[in-house]
Amino acid sequence: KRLKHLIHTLPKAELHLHIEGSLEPQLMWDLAQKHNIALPFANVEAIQSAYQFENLQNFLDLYYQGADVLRDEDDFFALMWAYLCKCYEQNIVHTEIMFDPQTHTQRGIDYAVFMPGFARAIQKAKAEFGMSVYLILSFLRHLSELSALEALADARPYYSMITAVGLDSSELGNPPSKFTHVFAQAKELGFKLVAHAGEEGPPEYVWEALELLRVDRIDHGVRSIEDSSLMAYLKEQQIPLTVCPLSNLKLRVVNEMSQHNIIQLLDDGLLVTVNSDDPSYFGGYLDDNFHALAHHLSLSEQALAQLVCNSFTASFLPESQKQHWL
Ligand code: ES4
Ligand code: ZN
Repeated sequence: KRLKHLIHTLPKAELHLHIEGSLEPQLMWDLAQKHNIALPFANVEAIQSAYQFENLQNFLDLYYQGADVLRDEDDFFALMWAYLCKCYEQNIVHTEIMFDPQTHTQRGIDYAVFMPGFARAIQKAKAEFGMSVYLILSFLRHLSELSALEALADARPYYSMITAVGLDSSELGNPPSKFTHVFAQAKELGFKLVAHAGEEGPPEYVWEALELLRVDRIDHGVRSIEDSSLMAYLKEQQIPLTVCPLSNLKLRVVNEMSQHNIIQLLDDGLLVTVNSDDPSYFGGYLDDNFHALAHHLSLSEQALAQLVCNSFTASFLPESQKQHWL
């Protein structure tokens, strides 16, 4: 009870959230109606019940299909605004949001459509909620590096809105080494760097993200535990891991929440944070992820406080702003 109250009231940061993964079935349904798009579902409940996955690819297929209902600037505004309202309800005071430009440009929806929609929602949340919001441009790793280079070049008019670049989508068979040039270019441009690694992929992919891409944070990284020298490095360097418990359960990275290694990683001295990843698809927002840990992993008040502090420490906020929340 007291833990649940703390989870809700503590000011928190969220660092691993795909905006396309926050598309709720109801909004998907409404946008399909608006644009006369035929969905392969009979109703909103049928969309919800389709969200049962065997692995990452299985989820991604549905996630990219779902994103197809996002067509005009208002749609992207509605998507972003809905998530920022969820943040406000959960006392998330700072969020760093990933978006997948290639998911949209590949189907003929330009940066000039989605970026102004995002910008409008972010301005409104800043004004009404006093929240800080950063954007992370994430490359789809199942596509070529050339495509990622194009995505980075096409974002040029919007660089001032973007804090970092990231790497997501199908991990196995698409190692970080495939993207060394585009990450070097992004670093040169002054962006912070993150990459999904060690979700389904092996610890070697985490090493590649660190050594070849020079990332500031690892998204997921839970498979790092299989490599003791990697664990020592992550601890010594205090490289943040943005862990997503409900995501790992839904995508069968772990079989049971009680077997999740997040508390072990924390106790080993790693800078781990809790995040929701794709809340609409994985059964819950940030609060729900903390509740799952409290319920299945005997989360102590001290561990909770550490995880929440870590969310600010691991953020890209300037040092002065971090101190304000710590
Ligand atoms: C993702 Cl959970 C996850 N892993 C990799 N790529 C993604 N894109 C959206 N969610
Ligand atoms: Zn993710």
